[in-house]
Amino acid sequence: MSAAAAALRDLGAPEFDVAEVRRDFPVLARTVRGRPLVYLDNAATSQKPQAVIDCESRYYAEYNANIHRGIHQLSQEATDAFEAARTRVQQFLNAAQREEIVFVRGATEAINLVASSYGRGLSAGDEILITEMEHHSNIVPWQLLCEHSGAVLRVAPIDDRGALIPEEFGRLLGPRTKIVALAQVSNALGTINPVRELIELAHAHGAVVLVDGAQAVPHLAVDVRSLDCDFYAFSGHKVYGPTGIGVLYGRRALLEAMPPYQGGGDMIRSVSFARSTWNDLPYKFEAGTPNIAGAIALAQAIDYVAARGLDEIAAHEQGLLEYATQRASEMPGLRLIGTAPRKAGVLSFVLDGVHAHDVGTILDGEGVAVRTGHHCAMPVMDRFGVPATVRASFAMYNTRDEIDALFTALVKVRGIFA
Ligand code: 7TS
Repeated sequence: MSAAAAALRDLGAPEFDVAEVRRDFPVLARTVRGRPLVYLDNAATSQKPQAVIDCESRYYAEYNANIHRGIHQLSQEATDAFEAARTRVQQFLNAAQREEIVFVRGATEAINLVASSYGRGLSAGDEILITEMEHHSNIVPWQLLCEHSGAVLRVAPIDDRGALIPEEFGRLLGPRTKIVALAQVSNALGTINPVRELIELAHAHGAVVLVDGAQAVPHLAVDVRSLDCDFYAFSGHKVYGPTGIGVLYGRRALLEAMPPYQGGGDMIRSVSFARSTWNDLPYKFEAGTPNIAGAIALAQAIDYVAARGLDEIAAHEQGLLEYATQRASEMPGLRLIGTAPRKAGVLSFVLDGVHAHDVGTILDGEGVAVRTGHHCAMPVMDRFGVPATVRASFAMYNTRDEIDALFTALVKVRGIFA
């Protein structure tokens, strides 16, 4: 919590008004299987406030047009809104320049872009360091790069709590480490990594660092300049924005030096059969018609989050996590997977003698939406010796009552499998 948020709390300022927040999210009013929806699958995707839904639909109703190419009024309006969205993202991440913000499909595409384009500079024997807690989208693109470049993938291990072991991470850095790619927040465990310190360490070895911020931006204030990362990736849909839009932040000098990722319209300056040349940043990396409505609505989602205050959101979610962790510790036969000292609002667990999928199915019958499975982090499941976990993940609109509903439903699961 920031000093300002703590001071507000000490002054007895009103608590984060979760009831008011909930009214902004129309889907939260619906029922599932005759029960009020308890949506605890926010790490997969968050729900959308009415302002974001309206923003996307306004684009199609009032000024739908392709961007950067029309002389007509609608195209100019769409271009202005799309480019204003880029500036909004730049402010949100505190990037130095708007040219450093590339719109992509999501975190997955952002990481693939860096692996494909920056990765072209790697040669056999170079090393890429990731961690044991990565999502598949921060593993597989590097494996593909290793396959065709001859680079070697190294993996920094985690401890039994699901925290990275900094000494091991440091030991794996060397003169051949060219890229370090790691999550700021783990989707399967909730662990918050000390990325600023790890980036400093990696830079001391001359590596560039990509931070996968997919699970961080909805829960923590992010400042790419203060982190001093080289690349930062996130998805709009996890931060109350639309699917199919995401962001790659890249340091300008690196982006300038990198070859294009995809070829097509908009990314060129000139094309002839003999030779084509590339557009300026960021357009060099934005081939084809982008998700225009998505980018504009993502900026609206960022406005929504900013108005609620990331520090206030984080404090509210930490309260939920503490409460849920307490409830979990009182439940016999429940084993938490992920107990690192610094965590975001993710509660991953297994129940003795019950498969995670059965737990998820019974919870669904009670209106409680969680994710079960490997969460696209199979190596994390291997590390903890489980095939799958049940994962409840929290957002700004969740309440203690909903956590109570989760545990009431878990008691029912226990009863069925007793
Ligand atoms: N990185 C992390 C840490 C993630 O949690 C995810 C998605 C991604 C990258 C990929 O994001 P995408 O938007 O490009 O798909 N994580 C999850 C999850 O935990 N459940 O569903 C998707």
